[in-house]
Amino acid sequence: MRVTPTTAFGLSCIRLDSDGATALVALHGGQLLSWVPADGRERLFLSDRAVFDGSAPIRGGIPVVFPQFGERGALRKHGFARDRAWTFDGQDGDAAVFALAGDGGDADWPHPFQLRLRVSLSAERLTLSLDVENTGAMPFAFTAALHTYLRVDDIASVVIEGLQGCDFEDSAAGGTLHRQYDYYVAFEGEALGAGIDHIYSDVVAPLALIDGNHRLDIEQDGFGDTVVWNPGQYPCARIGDLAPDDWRSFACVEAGQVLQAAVLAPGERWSGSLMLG
Ligand code: TA6
Repeated sequence: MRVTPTTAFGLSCIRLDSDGATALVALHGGQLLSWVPADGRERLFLSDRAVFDGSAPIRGGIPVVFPQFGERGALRKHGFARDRAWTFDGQDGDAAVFALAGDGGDADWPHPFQLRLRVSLSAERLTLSLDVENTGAMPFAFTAALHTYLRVDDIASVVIEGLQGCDFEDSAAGGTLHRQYDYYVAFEGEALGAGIDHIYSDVVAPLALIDGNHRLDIEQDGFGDTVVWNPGQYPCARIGDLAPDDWRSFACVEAGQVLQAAVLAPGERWSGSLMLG
């Protein structure tokens, strides 16, 4: 894999090239902004209205959510990792390694930690692995996710397979609990207007996003949950960094550790990975 420092959207980025595939990672947030496999088709959604000046999280790509998913705690929504300046730590085997460290100096989250995001690329596959290490002297708990915005041709013809039998919390309906009985999670009917925001627990089967004739396989390991989010037409119109019709063009399928926080004793590590391809 070739690794090249570059600038995109006014941000310092690392471009990855391997077997005809490319990916772009911004040091701001350690955030994937683009992934184009060897067939030349962009797989990640990045909003044309995304803000790159640091005043708001970047809408699209793969934001790293840490140490708090959503509003499940006292921190700002989805935590601080996506707003911080990460470093590029070079290559380790076939992975480019991005890092973010905290020294415990945050008043609202006073825990020393080390995050590492390993990104590897081949012709058809993108693999991300998020490692969290407790570098302090006290235990801490965290939730996390790789908040993957997958580009789709038309959300109305997208289905996700692999979640049948899983229980989920419906975040848009006050966290009510349900079970996924249908084989596919489909974006249809009411979901097209009001959106879908489900947190599936105990996800073990491989998933796939089927978008018309295209299929993307999704596998996660270490992460216990999968979040499926699309804002739908009406909520999308109220999101300033999305165009009114953007809800048609992406589905978030996020590998997450959300419903049960992970707890790390001093010196302990946690790791979760996501493979797309
Ligand atoms: O992961 C789904 C979610 O938590 C949704 O509830 C939705 O709000 C989305 O994340 C986007 O959050 P953001 O803070 O990036 O606008």
